[in-house]
Amino acid sequence: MQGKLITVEGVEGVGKSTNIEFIAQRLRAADINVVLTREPGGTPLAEDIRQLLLTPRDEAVSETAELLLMFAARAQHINEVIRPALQRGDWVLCDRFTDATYAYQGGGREMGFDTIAVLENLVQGELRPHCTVLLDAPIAIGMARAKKRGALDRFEQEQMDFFERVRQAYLQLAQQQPQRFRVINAAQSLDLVQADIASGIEELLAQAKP
Ligand code: Z5A
Repeated sequence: MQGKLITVEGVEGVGKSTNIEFIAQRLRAADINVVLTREPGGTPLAEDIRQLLLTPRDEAVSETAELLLMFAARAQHINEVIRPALQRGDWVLCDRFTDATYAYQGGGREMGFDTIAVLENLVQGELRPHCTVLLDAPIAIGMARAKKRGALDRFEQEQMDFFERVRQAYLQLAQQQPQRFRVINAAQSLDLVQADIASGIEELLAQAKP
């Protein structure tokens, strides 16, 4: 049986890394082989592209260059990791995927959704996430949580209005595709967030039963 692609999305600091581990544990407890990965990244070449994308630099980075690098990393990741895993029947759990491109490049950089949709079709063909967990919280909450870490990367140096646009683009996507998205209130305590996520996973597992 073909595996499933599950993605976790949200603005920085909302708890993606924390909760993706929790999701992986729940799926493994149900005897599912899980491949845990992330974007941009997930293969040696794609991780090199991630470094190019995140490193702050004096040179202005063209929005189109940024967009194409995101999809270059994704093409490699799909080819080397995601498709082979799905073909084996594994479930792929990915920390960010193309919804992040719609949200950050489409919303944050104000590039709109149309060009991204063209690249999505080119790079992914029919491949789309089966389910997307969107961790949503007011920007100030995510920023306060993320601030505890060290130096800021190139995206983290953006201003508040950039992240507001990112959040709104995510919510727009979730509204357009309610059957795929599960929106979780990530401003709650971690226990409550994980209780909501757990009930979503139970539904998924019930649907996946032969
Ligand atoms: N990007 C893009 O522009 N276009 C694309 O197509 C893609 C990506 C794929 C790298 O992403 C950047 O790439 C990203 C968008 C861009 N830039 N930004 N911003 P990333 O995923 O590697 O980086 P990130 O978003 O900055 O992730 P993060 O900061 O690591 O956030 P997180 O994983 O969501 O948070 P966390 O590390 O799980 O939690 C942060 C802290 O909060 C931590 O101490 C937790 O213990 C704590 N926490 C978590 N949940 C809670 C709750 N509920 N209560 C209290 N405390 C909590």
